[in-house]
Amino acid sequence: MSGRKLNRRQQWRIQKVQDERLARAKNKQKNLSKKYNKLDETLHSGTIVSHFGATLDIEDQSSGHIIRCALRQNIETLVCGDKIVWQNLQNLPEDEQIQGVVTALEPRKTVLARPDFTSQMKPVAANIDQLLIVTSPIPELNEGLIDRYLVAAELSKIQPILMLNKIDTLSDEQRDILEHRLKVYQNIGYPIIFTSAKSQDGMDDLLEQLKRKVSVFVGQSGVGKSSIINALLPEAHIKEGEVSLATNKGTHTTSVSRLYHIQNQTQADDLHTSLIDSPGVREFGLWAIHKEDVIHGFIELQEQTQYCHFRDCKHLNEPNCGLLKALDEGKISAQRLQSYQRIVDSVDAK
Ligand SMILES: Nc1nc2c(ncn2[C@@H]2O[C@H](COP(=O)(O)OP(=O)(O)OP(=O)(O)O)[C@@H](O)[C@H]2O)c(=O)[nH]1
Ligand SMILES: [Mg+2]
Ligand SMILES: [Zn+2]
Repeated sequence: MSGRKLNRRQQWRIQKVQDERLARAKNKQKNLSKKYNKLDETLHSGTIVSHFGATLDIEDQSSGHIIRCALRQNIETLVCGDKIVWQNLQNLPEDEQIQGVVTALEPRKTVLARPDFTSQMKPVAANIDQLLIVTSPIPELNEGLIDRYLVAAELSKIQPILMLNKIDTLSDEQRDILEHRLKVYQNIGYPIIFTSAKSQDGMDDLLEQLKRKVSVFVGQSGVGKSSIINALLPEAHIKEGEVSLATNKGTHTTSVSRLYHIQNQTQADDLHTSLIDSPGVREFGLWAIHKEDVIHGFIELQEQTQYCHFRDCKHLNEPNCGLLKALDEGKISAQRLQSYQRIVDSVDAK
């Protein structure tokens, strides 16, 4: 992977900009609490639907209404899917958009995290059950990126599911080639769903997989994450962007993650299906994880390590290596083993 590391000076500079930004946001909060000075004492439960700048959109649990909130100081970064406590602001002027303040964060069941520019782990979404890794013919699917998402999902104990979208654009021959490439993942046991947001093909399979779960859609820009959610939820009206003809890459249309609901046909409130749209990525860095943990992200390789003679086997050229033996016997894929080695090489020695 192109695990671009920043030098100290660059890191320091980025940190400085982030610190300044945080200080500005905190200042704004202070002014806000001065302005209204009083919070209503009633505590409400809610879910973070979106977080942009210092502002949050939350969904109130009892009414289902979306309420714009500010964040109380000293709460760590909140992300889509977070369960929170919020309170109303009193004596608001009519034109004020911010109606409440998020005052507490409930413990997270799961959290998907990735390193930021300074190699600090930063949460991306919380309390999610499934990671939908969306791929497409154009932009072309990238196994290295899929593998890094799989590592993140496995280490965060989130169920990964692969998707190939835009199947309406494929000839039979092209589809065979892509299916063959994805077979590697099917053989390991990961579910794969074939969809077209355009023709709606495969949408029933997808819906079945999403039911009653919280799922986050991830992948490169332009693969169709927002289009898929629009196909399932036309009333969401999410902006979609063209794929550049010159580069075959997306144009980074979605800039902030957002959570959407599909109401199930049953009455029970807790049977909600939630979907999180996320901004497309260029790469998904993993360099903040420990070298020894990478193997847990390659479940079929991990299984074979029990046959390695040496406990600290690096699976490169050691005698009696379980992985090299499994490779010879065709039990594991050479591409996945290489991908594993590449990630191990790229993460920090700790
Ligand atoms: N033919 C075809 N085009 C699709 C399909 N899904 C999405 N597209 C097109 O692909 C382009 C990118 O779609 P988006 O939904 O914006 O992609 P995204 O993954 O949300 O991209 P970012 O928000 O930039 O991360 C748009 O021009 C869509 O119309 C599909 O199933 N078939
Ligand atoms: Mg999008
Ligand atoms: Zn080995």
